[in-house]
Parts: sequence; structure tokens; C-alpha cells
Amino acid sequence: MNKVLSNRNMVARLACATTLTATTAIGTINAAVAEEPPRPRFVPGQVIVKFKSVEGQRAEMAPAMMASLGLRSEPTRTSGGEFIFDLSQSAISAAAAEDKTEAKVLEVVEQLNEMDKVEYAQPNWILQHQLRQVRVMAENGNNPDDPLFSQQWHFHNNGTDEGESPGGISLPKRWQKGVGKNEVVVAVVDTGILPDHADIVGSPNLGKGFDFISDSFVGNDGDGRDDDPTDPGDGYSFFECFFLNGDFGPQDDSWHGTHVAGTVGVVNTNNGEGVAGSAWNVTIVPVRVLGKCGGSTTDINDGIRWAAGLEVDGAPENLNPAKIINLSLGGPGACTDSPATQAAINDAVAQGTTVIVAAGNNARDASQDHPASCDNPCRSSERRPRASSGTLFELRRCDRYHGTRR
Ligand SMILES: [Ca+2]
Ligand SMILES: [Ca+2]
Ligand SMILES: [Ca+2]
Repeated sequence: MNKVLSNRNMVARLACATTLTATTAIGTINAAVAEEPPRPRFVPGQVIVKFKSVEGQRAEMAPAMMASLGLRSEPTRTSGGEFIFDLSQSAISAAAAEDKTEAKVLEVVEQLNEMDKVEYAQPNWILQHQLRQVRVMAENGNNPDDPLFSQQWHFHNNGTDEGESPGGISLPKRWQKGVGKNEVVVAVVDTGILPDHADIVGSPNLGKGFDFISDSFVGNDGDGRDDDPTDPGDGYSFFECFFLNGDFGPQDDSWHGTHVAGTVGVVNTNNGEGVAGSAWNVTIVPVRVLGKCGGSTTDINDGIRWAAGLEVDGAPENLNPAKIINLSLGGPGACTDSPATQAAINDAVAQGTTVIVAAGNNARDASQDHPASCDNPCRSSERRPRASSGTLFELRRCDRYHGTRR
């Protein structure tokens, strides 16, 4: 357990944080609306630093140097070997007096990146999910027998005939060749899961997950990290999250992780209840990283590595390493601004895991989002671009199709 992170009160420190936007990488649809990209936001007062030398990292940042940068002397180590530094109280007070806390973090990041011994330094960006809009289509009447399948138009066979939907991913055709295997593990790195949902309870597809949200306010479950990835809801009241995600609110609970996991296949399919999943027999491992106002880069990265089967301090061994990681999350800013995110994806890919990220939501150029713009993942866009939008969308494209698979 990361005690330093788990004991933090993010509300008190969020005088100037921001937003990244999460999306559904597998399935579903979003009404793309062109808009100005939101300002990237980050955990106030936090800086992520990766030193070039693996050994003796603490020794390389002398107390005098930390003090000169305005950093506290007890950083927290991440799963990527980075350190999370907090601004010292005196530095925060001095910056706050001039309303420049956010600028101070960026200034320190710049100073650190100029040091020879620093591989990279960056803010601890905050990412967020994005609500989906599911379009209700006419009754399909095709298999399976789940009553709401008729509304899952994105699953239908592509076409305009009866029972078909333009843009459908033609799952009925694919199901004729097979409905998936339980040994295929998909980690849904998102807001968690509702294990007692009527269409999920008792599902053999639900594997053991973990809750990586270290801040109790964001986690909204009364504590920091824990072994229960149940989603307690991520709704917020007026102004509660404004400094974190720029939204005045209020906002209802999204249940985004349950939605994504259900789309992939955690739900019981062909059971005469609720909806159908894409893969009827897949194993879903819910990895909770997004809560109220979003989620931090460091929590998300720990979740990515754990999902891939890598060791993370404070978390138990993942007995179901993922063949596929679904990241329906992201936010403004190119991946080059978050090398820690790139490092986590690289580590997962090195394990033989395929990483799928959302791209193109809200009609934002994928090159200006991360992790959509990171190297290695497959990008899944939910909507083809409108020719007039000038927006870059990448539809289910993999930069590299990995030869090694579990
Ligand atoms: Ca918790
Ligand atoms: Ca929990
Ligand atoms: Ca069902």
C-alpha cells in the first residue's frame, strides 16, 4: 500500500488541477462534437521524476537540491521506478500567495528536465472518462436472446437491411465462428465494476481485480488502495471537481467501467437478461483507477503494469495477467508530455500484452491526446471522422502487431 498517496487529501491540494478525457476503446458510440481541447490538468503540487540511474536514485537528489527546487524530501516510488515529489509547504505557500501554484509545478518540471541525471520529469496528469451515448435502434430480432441486444446497434451486422445497423461491427456474423474463450483475459482499467449488477452477478467471466485509486476522495470508498474494485460511483456535486477537471458539475455517476466491461463481455450473454457482451466467455479483470474527478497518471500506470502481470508494491500478484488491456481513458496533451504513461505502456507491451486505447472522442485529434498518441497501443475510434472536421481519427489501428502472445 502506498501510504503517502493513500493518506493524501486531494481536495485540499487541488487548487489547480486538470482533466484528461477517458473514452470507450471497445465498442459503443459517442456523439462527436468539435470543441476546444480542454486544458491539461494535474495533481496540484506533484511532480513525477525518473532518474537515469536505477541504483542510488535517492542519493542523486541531494536534500539541498530538493530544497532549492522547493520539493519535499520524501518522495514516493512508483511501479515504473519514478518518484512522486511534492512541493514543500513553503513553496506552495509562496506560490499560492501569487496564485502561481500551477506555474510553480511546471517551472520545477522544466528545471528537472534540464538536469543531466533526470531521464524525464512531468506533472502528475489527471485523466477522466467520458460518458457514452448509446443510440437506440429499431428492434433487431437476431441472436442472442438478451432483451436489450436490439438496442446495441453497434454490435449488429453492418448494413441497412432489417436487423442491421450502419457502422455495426457485425458481431452476429463473428459469433457464428466462436464466442470467445475464458482463458483470454481482458483487463478493463477504468472506474471499477458493479459485481452485483443483475446481468453480471454470478458471471464466470469476472476475474479478481484491484482498486489502485490512492486518494480516498477520488476513490469515494472510504480508503486508499484496496483489493475491492467495486465502483461506488464517481458522481460529484456543483463545483466539487472544478479544479480537477474543469467541470462545474453536478455530474451523475457514470458507471463507465461497468459499461466498458459489459461491452467487452463480463455480462452473462444469451441469458435472456439485459445486454449481450462482445465475447461471451472472456475473463474480465476490473482494475479501478478512475474515480471522482478522474484519475492520476501514477495510479493509472500502476494499474496498467499490474494488469499486465507486473509487480506493484502493495498489490497482490495478479493471477490473471491480461492478454489485452483496455484503456478507455485519456486527456489533452501529446504523449510526449507524459513519458511516464509511455513507459507504463511499453512495460505492458513487453509482457506480450496488447494495449488498446480510445481515440477520437469529442472529435479531438488523437495526436493531441494521451495515451491515444503514445507509441505501441492499438487505437480504437468510435466514429469515423467527418471530412470537414480536419480531425485525425485512427480506427482500430495498431502501430505494431506483436508477434508474441500469451
Ligand atoms: Ca479504496
Ligand atoms: Ca475499493
Ligand atoms: Ca445478458
